[in-house]
Amino acid sequence: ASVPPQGIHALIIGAPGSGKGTISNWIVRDFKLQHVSSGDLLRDHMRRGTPLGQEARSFMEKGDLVPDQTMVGLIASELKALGQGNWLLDGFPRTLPQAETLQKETPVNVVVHLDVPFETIIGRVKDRWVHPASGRIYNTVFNPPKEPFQDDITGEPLIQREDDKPESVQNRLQIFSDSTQPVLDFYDKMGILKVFHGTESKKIYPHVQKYMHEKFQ
Ligand code: G5P
Ligand code: MG
Repeated sequence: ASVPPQGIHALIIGAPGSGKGTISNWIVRDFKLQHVSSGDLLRDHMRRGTPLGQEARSFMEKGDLVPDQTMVGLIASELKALGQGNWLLDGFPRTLPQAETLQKETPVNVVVHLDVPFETIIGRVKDRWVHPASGRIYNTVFNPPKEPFQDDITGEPLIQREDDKPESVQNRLQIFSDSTQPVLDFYDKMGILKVFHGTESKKIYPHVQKYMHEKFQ
């Protein structure tokens, strides 16, 4: 196996809080891919108060999905800006129409599915704190900042995400089961889905790393 001519076009899919952001940071470091996180892009639009950010806010705070048309446009322009490079998409596609559109425009060649039990996820997102400007992710138990509630690099305050409130988390998990499971079935039928089961990101990652190495060495 080797890098396909169009480049590495990888996806990481998993329930909210399954560790996509955490493991993406390790993949992009080791394989020199550009990390495109749909959630980070949306939160950045919200912070800047753009029309797209204003539209997305009401959906995101409840843990609902932002409409497909908006998401497809946002991601298409982001991928266009990356041109021929290698990328890892985190958080997109989340519905079958999103997956079908992506496959028509920029086909993906590897899909990593993080399969983490929902009980594990519910336990960890309540301890998540983030640095909004950089997207750096902390966890008061698993990966605490050096100084409590402060970003390691800038010293700026950390915040909790609005959608990490328990009722939003429940809604996000339900939406994952209803809307994103068909996306996994779509890639499984194409033969490019690889599932990684586990409860700890540090134990899951070596398997992901080995798989990606074998596929793209
Ligand atoms: P996002 O931003 O894509 P989610 O809900 O898919 O949000 P999330 O919450 O960002 O996913 P994650 O990236 O999978 O989770 O997980 P993470 O942040 O790495 O880890 C979660 C926590 O657990 C962190 O505190 C981390 O430190 C800790 N942790 C990690 N590993 C371990 C471990 O091994 N042990 C322990 N103890 N802790 C660990 O999407 C947000 C919203 O944007 C909209 C939707 O409204 C969505 O709800 N959106 C879209 N809408 C429509 N279509 C799309 N394509 C959309 N994309 C985004
Ligand atoms: Mg994330």
